[in-house]
Amino acid sequence: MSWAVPRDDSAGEALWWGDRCVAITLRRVGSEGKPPVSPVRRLISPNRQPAGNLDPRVDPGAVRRVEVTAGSTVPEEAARRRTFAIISHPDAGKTTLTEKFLLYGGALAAGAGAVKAREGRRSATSDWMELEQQRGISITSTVLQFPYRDRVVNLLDTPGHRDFSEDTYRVLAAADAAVMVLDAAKGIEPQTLKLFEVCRERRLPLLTFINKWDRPGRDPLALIDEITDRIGVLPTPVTWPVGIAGDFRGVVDRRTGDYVRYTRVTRGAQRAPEEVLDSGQAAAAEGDAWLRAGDEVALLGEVGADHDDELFRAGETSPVFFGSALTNFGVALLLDAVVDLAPAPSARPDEAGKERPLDAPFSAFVFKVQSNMDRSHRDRIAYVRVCSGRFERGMVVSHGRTHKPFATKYAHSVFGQERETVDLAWPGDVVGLVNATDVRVGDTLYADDHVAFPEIPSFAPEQFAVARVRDTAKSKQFRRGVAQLDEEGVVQVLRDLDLGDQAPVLAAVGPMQFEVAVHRLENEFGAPVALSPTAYTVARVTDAASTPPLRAMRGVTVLERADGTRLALFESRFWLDRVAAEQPDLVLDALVGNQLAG
Ligand SMILES: Nc1nc2c(ncn2[C@@H]2O[C@H](COP(=O)(O)OP(=O)(O)OP(=O)(O)O)[C@@H](O)[C@H]2O)c(=O)[nH]1
Ligand SMILES: [Mg+2]
Repeated sequence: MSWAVPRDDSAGEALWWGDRCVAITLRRVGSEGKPPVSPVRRLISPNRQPAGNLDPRVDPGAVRRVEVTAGSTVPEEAARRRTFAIISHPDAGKTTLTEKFLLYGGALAAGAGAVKAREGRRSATSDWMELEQQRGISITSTVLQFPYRDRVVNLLDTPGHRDFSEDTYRVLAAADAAVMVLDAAKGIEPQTLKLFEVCRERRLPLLTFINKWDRPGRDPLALIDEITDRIGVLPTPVTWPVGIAGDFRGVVDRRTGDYVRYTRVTRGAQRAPEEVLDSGQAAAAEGDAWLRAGDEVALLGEVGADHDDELFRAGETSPVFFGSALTNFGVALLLDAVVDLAPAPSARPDEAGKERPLDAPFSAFVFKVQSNMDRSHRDRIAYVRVCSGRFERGMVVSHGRTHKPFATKYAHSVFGQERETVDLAWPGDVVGLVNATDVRVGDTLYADDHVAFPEIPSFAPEQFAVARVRDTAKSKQFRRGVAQLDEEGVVQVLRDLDLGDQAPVLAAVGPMQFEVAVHRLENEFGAPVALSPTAYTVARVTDAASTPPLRAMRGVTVLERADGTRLALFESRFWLDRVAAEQPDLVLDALVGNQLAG
């Protein structure tokens, strides 16, 4: 049983007051072929209602359902949204922080979904994939939506590993801000630097969370200096730690001068009890640690490291928070700050750089495709980020690439692996469209006025391996699986111009992508495969005219992607440079988007 929102307003099934939707009529849809049961009018309640119990791990009080306030307009609903990604070098604590945001947001029951401890681990909500749970790392990004205060949070947890950076890159296209997590003992790590570059390029405002303060780590002022020196963004600490890394007592909130003292709870399963003390009480309670924090805070004031909204939004400064996601210290202050400081969705530029206003007709773009999230359904979900207008489930929209109409009958809000039918969505929201067969990453969907948002570039692969099915009886499953992984962008799939589908070449930025592909082909598609590495290391985009001379050369091959793009593969950069110098007429264009991985 599911609910369908009638898409024809004129039939009186959605009730409008001016441009405000005040009620919608829901039709119960029976199983396939059966006539619809009688319609029910549901007034859109201004009061949030707790969600039904979706999961045995969720306590009945957990609130995930995002209610639409009666009388909402597009700009009003957009202003309530905060859509941000959590990014960092591997292992800094993104997934742990994500879980704690859910805990503090009331979307996860206390103790549920605790992030993997390497042994005896329970599964994290955002690391739902089997391989993620086995390895204890994030492999694919996860979308989680939940209401918080009077806002709606769309949170995107990303994988830190370099080999999965293309996935992170795509997700950043859907975010309006990012939270960068640093490990207090490690500071800025190589992948952190690359991610900062992408945020800068996308002009994403950035908040910084210095995590793991419960463990021995670096001096806080040294960490602040490092951010300034290495990434050129001015850190503006909003909270400051009391107690050195490894002896974490609490934080000073620089905005109020208050001291927030924490008490540890076992494994961080519950919210950390907080006590707010004024400076006199803090001095009495913490002695030298308080005095030291006071000196450091005074120094920050002198150098003018204060939050400035305009500079933050321009990406020139980054508010900094200290904490420990594991013990929940500092998490609530950070979540409040994200909701208060991060910008709401704004008009998004199209391909030509022209901004599509928020209240223009519906438009969205696809930033991620994922199949088999729910093994029993074996479906494929396209994640779209709404850019303008109001999305109503059931509406028929246009698919920019194919120009075909696209019916949005099965639309879900997403919460990790779980989903729930969503009837309405607004700019900033992420909607999962089920079985959107033709829809690919980068595609635009729109209603009425045509729009195309910029494509999301694919990375230049650097490793290439030939895949063969081990059991020829499974060839069909193999072909289906390979095509699916290609659409998801788990690996790029290249085909030999003569051999076709028999022995596709899998192309990746790094070897872990191959491991994921092999694991998923065997476990999800029932097609065990053998991979043989090739000697190619560099790819360039070429065309049909350049193909014959290139194929005739030693150390070069030309393969084709599913979208018809031809890639010339070379065994070495030296060889590529030589060919390019000797035969300047050959088309050998660099692939974009690999600065994050390079
Ligand atoms: N001591 C301590 N450990 C933490 C803290 N936050 C996370 N960890 C641990 O650090 C490890 C990595 O945490 P994750 O949350 O999986 O890190 P991640 O950034 O999501 O990692 P990837 O997604 O694989 O890049 C886990 O063992 C966590 O328990 C913290 O505040 N203190
Ligand atoms: Mg993770």
